[in-house]
Amino acid sequence: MHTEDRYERVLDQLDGFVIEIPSWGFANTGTRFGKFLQAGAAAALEEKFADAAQVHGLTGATPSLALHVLWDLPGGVADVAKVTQMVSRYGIRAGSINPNLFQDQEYKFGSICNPDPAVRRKAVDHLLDSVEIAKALGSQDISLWVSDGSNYPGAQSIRKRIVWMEEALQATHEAMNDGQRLLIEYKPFEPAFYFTDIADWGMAAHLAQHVGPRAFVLVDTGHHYQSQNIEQIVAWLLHLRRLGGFHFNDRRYADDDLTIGSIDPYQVFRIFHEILSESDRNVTESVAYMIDQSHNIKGKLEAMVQTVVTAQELYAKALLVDRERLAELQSASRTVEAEECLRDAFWTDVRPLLKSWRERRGLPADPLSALRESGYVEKIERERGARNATFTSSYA
Ligand code: PSV
Ligand code: MN
Repeated sequence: MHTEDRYERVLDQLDGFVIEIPSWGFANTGTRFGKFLQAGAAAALEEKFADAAQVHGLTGATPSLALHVLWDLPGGVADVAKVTQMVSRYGIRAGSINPNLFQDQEYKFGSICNPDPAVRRKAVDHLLDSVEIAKALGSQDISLWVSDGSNYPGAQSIRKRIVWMEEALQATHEAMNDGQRLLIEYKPFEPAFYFTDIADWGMAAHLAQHVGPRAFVLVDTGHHYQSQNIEQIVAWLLHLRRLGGFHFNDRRYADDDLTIGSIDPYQVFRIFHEILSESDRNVTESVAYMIDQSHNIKGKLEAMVQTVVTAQELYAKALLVDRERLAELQSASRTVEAEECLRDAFWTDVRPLLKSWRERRGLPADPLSALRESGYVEKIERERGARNATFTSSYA
């Protein structure tokens, strides 16, 4: 295919790449050692929707906002009407619904894996409420991270907790309707440091297969040990038809929540390439691309726009891979040429391509400069500054 034709095809394919941003990405957050407050941080639900609309207006790629139940709908199902109002006011859809099983004092020894049946019941009720919230908002995905685990050998029964986990997820799956999906997120450690009840993709994939067809695995790129091959995990999940989506961020050491591609852009590119190598469109189109980053140092709006632009760049590079040629080279085991085929795409400067994509769609060619020129950040800093001088957060 001619380079021109390939570029045209990439321009069309970029339309299909949408990214969900998290409501908690706009709130004041920080490390457990300290929080650097930002004058413009969002606290109220409306502020989060307003900020999300700003990012979507500049990038044209973020039509939905992930919601965390306890932080955004503390009243549960009763708060759905407030969200619906924001959806119509700001033109941003309610995205994945994230249950919160990690903040309550009762969850010290676990939530759905707690040895106390009353605590497990409470946690399952929260999951069922989350399903109802998602139904009422027309949100497809319940995006579940379970923080359960234990800090010391012998302190908890790993085996009993597997069964309690299966039971809780089964009950959640049964309450969902056909259009809904349960995305099961894994994480090897933190907050628990001896074991986490869903520590890796294998455990998450088992749980998804165990509970039924509406359950999938969510890959948070920060939730792996150093040097783990994430694209291989992605390839396996695609093969198993259980890849639900991503929480994107980058990491240098652990779950660092750094900007996507800031440390290892080649890895994100390789993940996208693996997905784009899947020929079944039903599988690839159902993958949910979500961001899970809350910035403590970077300006929140700036960081979010930079994130979306970076994700688009890396996706466009992966779209450029000549996969037919790559397949031929792989079949002939022409190692260096195959590797170079991948690298050619990675090293292509796609920024002019993305500029045309934006111009054709009436978007600012450079969303980051457009944000700076818009004065939006200064405006919210003026409006929210006094309130934000003391810590008000909807984040742990
Ligand atoms: C846990 O580290 C996690 O990745 C989960 O997705 C939570 O919902 C999110 O972070 C909170 O920031
Ligand atoms: Mn996550």
